[in-house]
Amino acid sequence: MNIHRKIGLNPAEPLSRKGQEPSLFERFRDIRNATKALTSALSAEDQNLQSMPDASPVKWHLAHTTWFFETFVLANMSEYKAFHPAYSYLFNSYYEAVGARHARPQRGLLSRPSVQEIGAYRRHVDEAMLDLLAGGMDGAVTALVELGLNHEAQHQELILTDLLHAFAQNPLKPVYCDLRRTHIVTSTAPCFERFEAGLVEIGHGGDGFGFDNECPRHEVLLQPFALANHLVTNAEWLEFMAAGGYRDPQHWLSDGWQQVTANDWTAPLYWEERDGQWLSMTLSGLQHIDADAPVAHVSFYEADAFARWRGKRLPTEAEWEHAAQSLNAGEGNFRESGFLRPVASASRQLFGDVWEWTASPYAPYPGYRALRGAVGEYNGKFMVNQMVLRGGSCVTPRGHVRASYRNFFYPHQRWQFSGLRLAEDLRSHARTKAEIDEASPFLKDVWNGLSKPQKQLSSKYFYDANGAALFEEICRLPEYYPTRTECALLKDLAPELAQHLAADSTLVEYGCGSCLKTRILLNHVSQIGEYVPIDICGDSLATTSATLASEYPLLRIRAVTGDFMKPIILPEGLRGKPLLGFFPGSTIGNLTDDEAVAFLARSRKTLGPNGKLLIGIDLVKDLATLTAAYDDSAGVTAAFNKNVLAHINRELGGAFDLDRFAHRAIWNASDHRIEMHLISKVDQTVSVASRRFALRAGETIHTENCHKYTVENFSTLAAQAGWKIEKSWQSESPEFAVLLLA
Ligand code: AVI
Repeated sequence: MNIHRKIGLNPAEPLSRKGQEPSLFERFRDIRNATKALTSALSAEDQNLQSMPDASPVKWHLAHTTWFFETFVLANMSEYKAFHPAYSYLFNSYYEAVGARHARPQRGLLSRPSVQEIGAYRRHVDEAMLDLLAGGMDGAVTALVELGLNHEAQHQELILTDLLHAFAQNPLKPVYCDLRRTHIVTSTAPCFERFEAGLVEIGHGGDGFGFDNECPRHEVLLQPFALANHLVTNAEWLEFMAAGGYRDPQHWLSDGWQQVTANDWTAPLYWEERDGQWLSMTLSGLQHIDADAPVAHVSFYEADAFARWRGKRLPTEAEWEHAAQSLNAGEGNFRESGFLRPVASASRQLFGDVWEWTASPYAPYPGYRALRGAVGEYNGKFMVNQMVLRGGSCVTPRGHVRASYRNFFYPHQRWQFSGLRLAEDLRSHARTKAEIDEASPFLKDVWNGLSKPQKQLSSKYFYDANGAALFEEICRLPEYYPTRTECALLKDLAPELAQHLAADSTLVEYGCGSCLKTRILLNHVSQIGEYVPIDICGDSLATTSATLASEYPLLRIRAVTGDFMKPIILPEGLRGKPLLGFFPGSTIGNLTDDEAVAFLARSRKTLGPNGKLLIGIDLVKDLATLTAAYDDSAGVTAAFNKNVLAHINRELGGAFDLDRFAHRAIWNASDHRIEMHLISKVDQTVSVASRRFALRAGETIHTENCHKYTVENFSTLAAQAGWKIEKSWQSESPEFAVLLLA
């Protein structure tokens, strides 16, 4: 059983068969039920509210989404009988080709038909649709049903955004659903991720549904840019307000400034100050502003002004999509997460939380063609005067958005869950001399290492984004036995480990990577109630924390960005609590013995006198197994080794030609370690920033040590740091050990 995975608040748990791709019939049923479920706790009075012309009553959304299927799918079927002759007029939104319609701002005046009558309308159309879906349909009808389902998903979001606006007008500040609290604490240093110039592809091109406005997929030339790894938070917005952001026209576009003055904007929509505290209306009623959560309900004009004030800009939609393409669009704070408001997170939050305003006007892509027929009015006719937003929000149904998804609103509109992330222009491919900080520790280390008689570079510089991905690939190689062996060992030992742990233990992991092994412990050791991953790379820490948070909603996660080679300060409140340190993968083998003892001593201090440390160590074994693991036939380890040079080229303006180096893995028998080296194939001189280094043909740069231990000699190292082996588990060949130190 998976102890930590319990179902979070989910307004519409699908009925489809678990583990199988649902059929169109099942998806229709699930999506229609989900819409209904969203409204089940609302009174008839709630459902009739229209608080402004842009928003519609809940009841109208229920009827309009039904009208969509009736008009575009069922009306073409000879045997279908329309539910009511007036409904086409009442519930047509904007389709000129379908005919005249009731005025949008007057939708709230439709006290009739009643909620019950609209319920009957939905059932009538659902029955006819399910009959149709149970039989066969041609491709054109299937495409219209698919469009109708995506249309309904959009209205599910609008039901919640429009309802929030209506409830916000009520001095009683009604609650739609109870507040769900989050445990994720952001400790990731905000930074900008760099993207090089180049021709990239954006737009929908692949499998699955895409709206016409996402097509066709096409090439776009990007200039070098950087994108913030976090959304702008409420704390940052408060700074903007305190700095007079809403009072100084110099930050604002002319149209934006007109809005500020005409509407008296002084804060995001729904914010109000009470007794010196800022509160905001949410679907859980009026709540205190969470400083670390992303700001929401700001217009494009406000987002743009904030960016100018910060000396940055909004990203274009092409930049945003390029950055988002490699991510999983299903991960993030969506409606099913149950928060129904943006929440603080250590992740990048490209998907979910808030729709992100971009600097791009909503315009057709080159070669765009609207759909044929009346549904051609769905998107195309709005392609003027609006701005594109990307990424989905905390009230978007999970699975509805994708990297190419284009939402659009007028620049003054604020009632959507709309926020922003900053971007900036960069200059050239590699860092220019002026951009390189000669005092940077990375540059100092590289200069020092290349000045030694045996040139060396620290293996920690393998791990930029590419290096981390290459290491993941290494872990899957047939020759690289440590990962597989340790995972199998952890699965076997978990029940016994559980007996050594106190209830509600905190797992403190040193360097979390992809959390493959963490999951094994979380799935099998019920004593773990909290997880504290420590990693030097804020970005990957953020991503993995967010992924784990969605997989294990009951687990408290507090990520710490830090270098475990230095003292670590754990989050507050852990003193005296049972702590289990976790340092798998034989990563300790990449340290010198002195460094290993120092690490063990620091972890002893951090984890406290009652703390334990679960550590994986690779053991000495036959030469063939060892060397194959570090010089694989696919050349992945070679690419990983050379990546340190690519990293230096990019970050420090280095001029290494990677083809002039070869990878070597050598067993050093006296020091019990595999050594990784880069051998210069030729005599060469290489510059790094302002300094030059000569290498002779055959000369090596020593890049990594991978120590192999015996349990006995490791216990001597551990003893020097005050640890004793409480329990040890060892695999058969290839030999690997997991030790519980206390
Ligand atoms: C991260 N570390 C434990 C790996 C190891 O096996 O020492 C790094 C590695 N280097 C080459 N292959 C894998």
